[in-house]
Amino acid sequence: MLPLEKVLAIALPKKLLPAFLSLGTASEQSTNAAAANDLGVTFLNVARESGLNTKTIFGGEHKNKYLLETTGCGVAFYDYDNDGWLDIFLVNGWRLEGFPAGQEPTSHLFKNNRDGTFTDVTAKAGLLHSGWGQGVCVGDYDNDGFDDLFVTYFGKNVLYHNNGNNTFTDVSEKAGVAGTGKRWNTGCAFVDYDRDGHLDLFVANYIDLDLKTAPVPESGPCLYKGVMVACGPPGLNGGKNILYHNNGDGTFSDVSEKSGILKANGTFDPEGQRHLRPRRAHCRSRQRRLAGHLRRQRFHRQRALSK
Ligand SMILES: [Ca+2]
Ligand SMILES: [Ca+2]
Ligand SMILES: [Ca+2]
Repeated sequence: MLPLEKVLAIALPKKLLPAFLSLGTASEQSTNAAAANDLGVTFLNVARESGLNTKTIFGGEHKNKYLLETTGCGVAFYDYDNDGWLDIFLVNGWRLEGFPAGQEPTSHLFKNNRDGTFTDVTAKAGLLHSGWGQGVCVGDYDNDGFDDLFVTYFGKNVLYHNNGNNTFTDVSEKAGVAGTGKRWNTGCAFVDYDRDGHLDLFVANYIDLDLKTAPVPESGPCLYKGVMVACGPPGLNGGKNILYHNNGDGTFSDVSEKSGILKANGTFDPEGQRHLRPRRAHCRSRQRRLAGHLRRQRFHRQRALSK
């Protein structure tokens, strides 16, 4: 493991970063980067040396047909085995064309070995699961002292109960939080909104997406600065968030409607235009301030040069 001062000593100007990234091992990078250090702080990529060497998949590598291929995947640093050392859970995604049997990507749990390295314990922990993974959140929903894990998907979500013996059990259906499997669930948070001592669960949804009917880049055509890109989110209907109340017995109830959270306008809901306008106005006002600032900078620079 690198000593903290060595990591913190690695500070590179942005322009030197590409050259830095093409360098060799972490220790070589450390030496070279420290020599080139002239400002601030830069992070050193020690993923390979640490054993965090799995591939994160989310959609096509070279072309994205749908917006779904542009989001994901989340990560949680959390101490699943309560040994005082942060472990890492990496969410993994999927590809439109699928994968041959036995080669499906899964999310990964890495146990912290306390020496700067990690061990992949996914299978042993019972966490092998494939799909369009998106986000992850951690919370002890049953107050047994072990943090549990909730993973969101474009599809059905998964709640894992931490058994306290380095294994997990998928309790999504039993707990009532798997969802319909037709939503694009993205972020999530455990929060005790009613302060009854039981963590409730909020699940953010992005847009309503059905791959059978979703527009493709050519159909728009959907362009960004002249380049054909995946369509959306403008023009697509916003998804509806979900709030689950923790019943305190290992199950949850969907209180999205009752709690009033569905009344909040989504950014891309047509009724949300009222909210979009002020944001755009705010952007324009920031742009004007920035343009003014740049004009003044140019003026002072030219004046300095002419002296
Ligand atoms: Ca740990
Ligand atoms: Ca627990
Ligand atoms: Ca609660």
